Amino acid sequence: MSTPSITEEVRTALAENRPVVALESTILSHGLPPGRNREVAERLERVVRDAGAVPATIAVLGGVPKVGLTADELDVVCDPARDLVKLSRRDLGAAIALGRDGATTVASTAALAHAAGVGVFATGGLGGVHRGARDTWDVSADLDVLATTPILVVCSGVKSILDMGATLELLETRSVPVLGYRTDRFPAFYRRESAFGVPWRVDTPAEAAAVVAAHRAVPGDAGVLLANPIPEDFEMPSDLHERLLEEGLRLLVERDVTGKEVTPVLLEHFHTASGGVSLDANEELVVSNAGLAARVAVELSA
Ligand code: PSU
Ligand code: MN
Repeated sequence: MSTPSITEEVRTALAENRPVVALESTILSHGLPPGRNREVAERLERVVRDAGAVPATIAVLGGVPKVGLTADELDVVCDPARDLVKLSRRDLGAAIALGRDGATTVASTAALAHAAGVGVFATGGLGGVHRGARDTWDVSADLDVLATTPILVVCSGVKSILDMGATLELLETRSVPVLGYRTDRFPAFYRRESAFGVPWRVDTPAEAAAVVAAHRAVPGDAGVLLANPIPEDFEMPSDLHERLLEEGLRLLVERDVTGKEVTPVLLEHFHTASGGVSLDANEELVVSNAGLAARVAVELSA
């Protein structure tokens, strides 16, 4: 694809082989409420800088794919009145040709980051195989892109709203290595552990970077998933989590929600029904992932 528009700061960092961390915009426009999203955007960029890397938040604005956003552009992404389209990788061409504003998911952010030469990316939760996918065929394009894009994605596992077992099976089929960060269990977004184990464990950013470097040197174009559990203090109590999950899944059926609306509707339900507990959890986990991604990026460019 043609090279996206890259800010001067990010371009210089890449040219000098300094660490850069890509950040997505769907979590801001569709995953967090207005106001709070702007604070989180700011905090994510700050935590990346504090760890010695350059943040590159990615979105499509006025039909231009952008790697690295100015403060004004972050305002646009976080403004509900701008009504950004949720863009998966397949939507990029249409959004560019039609001059639209759009927020990028893990799939489209990873694709644009890689096209720009950015090798490390932090998000909250990776998209995956939805419950009931046997009937609906709802499998996030995030998995497909990760299978074909050599980038490191740091996340807190996948949301428990997904079929985690099926998601892990698909990652195995598509040859995407999954590393647990200081854990032997696959994390479940709001919860630190799921019923599933991880095939590999790393305990330091240097170890993670060494695996990524070695993985890049073996055949194949798959990315790497580094699964970082939510910080202990912000893990959601399991009874609250169970209740919200049941309610959320019921809500989808009642309102007949399908396709790309599923994830935003469920997140919104969690946020309103938990009295802010899930919002704090979501913010802290993504901030933690951005910090870890930056530390791994620093090791990778050392
Ligand atoms: N992680 C979060 N909040 C989010 C998402 C991830 O903490 O809103 C978004 C990501 O952009 C991810 C998307 O790519 O959810 C998955 O959507 P879908 O299941 O429709 O592919
Ligand atoms: Mn989907």
